[in-house]
Amino acid sequence: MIVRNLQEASQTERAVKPDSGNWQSVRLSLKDDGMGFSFHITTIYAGTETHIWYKNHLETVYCMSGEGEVETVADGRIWPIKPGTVYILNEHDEHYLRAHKDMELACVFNPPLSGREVHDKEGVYPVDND
Ligand code: 9YT
Repeated sequence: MIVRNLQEASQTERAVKPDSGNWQSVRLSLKDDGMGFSFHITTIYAGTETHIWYKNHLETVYCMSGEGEVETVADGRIWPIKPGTVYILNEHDEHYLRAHKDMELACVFNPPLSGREVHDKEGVYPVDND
């Protein structure tokens, strides 16, 4: 069994912040745990908008606190996010993620992230072929 603590992990390289400063993510479980998914606690900072398009991954996102919205680019639909909301990017949906208040999200990625990934210009994380 593997046991970790969010507070402790946030002081290590498991904590990742992109140059945009829009979010911080503490990657509590990564590919090398061998689970077939990765699990992160992500904070999206109030007043930010992030363009995301996980062409190589599926992601499920559960809101634990805060407030915001997600807009799917294909149809312009806007989905409010509040505590208890889950959104599931089952079609590699291109989207905009906006926070009105700091949002704390629990995120699961399949396939798992391996470590320090941040979004490229298109909002994509690279495919991991190792
Ligand atoms: C919800 C979302 O995808 N936010 C961006 C960060 C991501 N959760 C990550 O890398 O942990």
